[in-house]
Amino acid sequence: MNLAEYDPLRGRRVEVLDFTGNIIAPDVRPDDLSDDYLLDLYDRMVFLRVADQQALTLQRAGRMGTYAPTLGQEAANIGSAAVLQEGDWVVPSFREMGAMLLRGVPLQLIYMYWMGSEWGSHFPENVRVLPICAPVGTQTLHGVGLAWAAKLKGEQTVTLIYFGDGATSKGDFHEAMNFAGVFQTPCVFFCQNNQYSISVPRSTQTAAPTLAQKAIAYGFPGVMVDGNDILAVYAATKEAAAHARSGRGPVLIEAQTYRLGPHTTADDPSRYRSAEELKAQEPYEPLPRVRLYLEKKGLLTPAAETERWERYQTLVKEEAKKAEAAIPLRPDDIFDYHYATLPPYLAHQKDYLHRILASSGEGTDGQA
Ligand SMILES: Cc1ncc(C[n+]2csc(CCOP(=O)(O)OP(=O)(O)O)c2C)c(N)n1
Repeated sequence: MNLAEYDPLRGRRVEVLDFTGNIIAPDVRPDDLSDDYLLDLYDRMVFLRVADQQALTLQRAGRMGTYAPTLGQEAANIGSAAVLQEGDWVVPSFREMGAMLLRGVPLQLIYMYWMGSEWGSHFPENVRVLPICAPVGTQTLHGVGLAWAAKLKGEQTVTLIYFGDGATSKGDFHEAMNFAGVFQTPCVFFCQNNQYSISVPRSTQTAAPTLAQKAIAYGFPGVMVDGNDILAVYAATKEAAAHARSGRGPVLIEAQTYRLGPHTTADDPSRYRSAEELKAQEPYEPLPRVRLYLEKKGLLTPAAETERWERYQTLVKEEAKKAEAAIPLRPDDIFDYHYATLPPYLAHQKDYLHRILASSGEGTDGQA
């Protein structure tokens, strides 16, 4: 596919697979994405869905602090990261568990992160994924820095930088885009436009009709894609990564998706969006259309499908157990990683915590 054919100002977006499982743009479907490979990617989507559900269950049971669900964003997560090659970087925000898993971050570590452990961000040496980034949009700058470094070192690697629609309202995003355009850094800006920045709908975040068109002002291509269509996401990201890798500079992708769950486990979306709105989005969610396509091709049988979901349900429970076993948290962790020397007010609070724990019979190692 040719990025230039998808000028966001003309409103055209990349679409390949419709929600009934039919290919509507065979010419856009990437050559290297065989039906067997699509089955692998579907498998990854199921893994993400089950891991996501398990995280919610853990949080509701008081076994995880908080969590930002990816429900409905599986195609955007998997279809994008699937195009990367060895040596490429992923720079996540906080709703990219699928992309992180695909690039080799163990699920146990992601669970540990959301359980509150600093060690959840301690990835294996060869995994080129930055830690989850909670301060909105700041990772866009880190990502451009990585891409610039790669360019200076003469490496042919690409940095895939994720963020949400809300992040495009941040100064960090605009600084990152400007720098990337000026220095032609080899990166792909991947916006998961899930239509909400917590309770703020996309329509009130910017006066621009699309987010993709923001790239035009910075002098590089922007493209809109059906973010619930894994084939379209793959096609667009593959093209964008090839563009960046060949020294032609960055690309911005606006993957139009929908957050079907709450912003985080601390959020109640019924306070800002109607049940009707949610219901209207459900038919467009990313998993059924891939399943329907694979079923029509005879690549998915009910028995294999049941086995897949059960296998992942067992696996995610095991990962959760491993995560919990790798904790308990030391209460001192709250204080120990920010300053070489604790400021007096924090030293006072730490002392106070120790006295409370001592009086309740608990030690500071997290053990009763
Ligand atoms: C700098 C900063 N400001 C505010 C917040 C609180 N906050 C957390 S998530 C979020 C909305 C992010 O929306 P978006 O970028 O669309 O990503 P999404 O959560 O939809 O994936 C906000 C405002 C924060 N984490 N960091």
